[in-house]
Amino acid sequence: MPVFTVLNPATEQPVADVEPTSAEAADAAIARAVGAQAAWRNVAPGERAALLRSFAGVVDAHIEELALLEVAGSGHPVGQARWEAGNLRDVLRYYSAAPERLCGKQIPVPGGLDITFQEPVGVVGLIVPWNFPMPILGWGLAPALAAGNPVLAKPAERTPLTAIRIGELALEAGLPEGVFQVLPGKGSVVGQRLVDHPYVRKIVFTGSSEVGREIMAGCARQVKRLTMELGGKSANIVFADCDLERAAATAPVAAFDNAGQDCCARSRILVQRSVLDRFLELLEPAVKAVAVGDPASADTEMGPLISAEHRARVASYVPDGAPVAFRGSTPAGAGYWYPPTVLAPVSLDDPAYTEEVFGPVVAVVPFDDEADAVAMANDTPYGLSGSLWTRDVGRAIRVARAVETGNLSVNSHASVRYWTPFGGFKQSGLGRELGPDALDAFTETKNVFIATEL
Ligand code: TAP
Repeated sequence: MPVFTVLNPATEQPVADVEPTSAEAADAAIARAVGAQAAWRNVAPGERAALLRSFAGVVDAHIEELALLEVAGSGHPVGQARWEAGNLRDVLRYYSAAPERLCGKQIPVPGGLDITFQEPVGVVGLIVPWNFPMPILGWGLAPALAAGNPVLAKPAERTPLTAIRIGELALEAGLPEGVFQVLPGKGSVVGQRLVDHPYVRKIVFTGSSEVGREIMAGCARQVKRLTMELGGKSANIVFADCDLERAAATAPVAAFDNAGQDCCARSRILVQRSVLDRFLELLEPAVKAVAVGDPASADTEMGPLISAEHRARVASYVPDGAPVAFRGSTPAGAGYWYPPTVLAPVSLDDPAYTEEVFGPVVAVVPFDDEADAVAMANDTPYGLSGSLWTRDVGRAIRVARAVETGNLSVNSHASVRYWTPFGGFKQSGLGRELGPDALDAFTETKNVFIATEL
């Protein structure tokens, strides 16, 4: 199979050649994972916890190396890339406490007693997108391992470098061979094999809703367990009574974080009509101040897009004559740059308002009242994330309950916290990751009745 050349999105220069995994090699890896399964599930909980802590410790010792790999291979600003490597470490640490909490129940029943066990689900296939290679790997990997499952991770074809290194670090930390393997390569080959192979018992997929639908159909054939984290088109709802300065100051990071290649991007800003002009006045300098440039520089806030094809796709949402209210700047020369761009006024059927752009483009539209804001926020097939800004506590709770989305922040642009469940409503996904209950998705409940009467 021809090697895949990873390009630096900021320079368009080659970074590394990666050998893609063939379908046969994927089958061999699945066989190794099956072989490792019994020993891994039988590792005593305290020892499995110690191995996960050791893994977190080795990641911690390599934060800078992992961050620089992500800068080169994905174009992420170095400060962000350090946070991403740190997030993997923190999530491993968080779930290192979980093996010892996998307790079943004892249920009184007539004629005996019933006890339940949380059994590992089996080999887990983890399919990761290119936008956050390290965190998204960690959100599936850590709870799956903690629950006693071997994991096969398929990173996105374009961004395999950190995952490959993390696989090596796992062995350095003492994880047994076969318990965590990384299979770089194409979705249509390796990803598909994980979906189709009967010995892979669970798929954790993060990516587009389009591919998610195909994976769901593939898993249905074997009633294979599946968690899916898909696309988003989240709303940032700004009520007139809020701290408008703060809402405007944080709107750029909420929309342009990771150059907008973020499933949680608040790429629709809904602003109460009475404060729309003032909000745009405040937003303009904040957008123009976003530092777009060399990802290796500590001052950079936004890097390039992932590829030339993706930049062309993003640009198609801003054709000639599009209502660009204002935009930031980009460096000249090589690199897949696209400026932070604010569209206003935008019609409600403009694809930039209705579709996931997955780039630094945000549409600002007015609303009149609370009912209007909720209806507009919900007028999308997606339901992943979002924010709302108000000083009225009652309204904050009412609107938070009414917006059909899995994760919502009030007076904040924050999206994912590993202590809390994360996932989508509607076509944004199926199931939840993270939080204290994440191991439920990686275990099966076994119910055993013990007769006590002769
Ligand atoms: P996809 O094109 O869907 O790819 C995601 C992963 O699936 C990649 O590893 C891809 O491999 C693989 N894949 C492709 N076809 C496959 C198949 N037939 N069988 C199995 N695997 C297959 O998404 P993307 O462009 O990488 O990521 C962007 C999308 O992900 C956006 O919609 C974004 O919103 C979503 N996303 C969601 C979240 C959460 S948490 N909800 C987080 C991040 C991103 P290749 O690399 O070879 O294509």
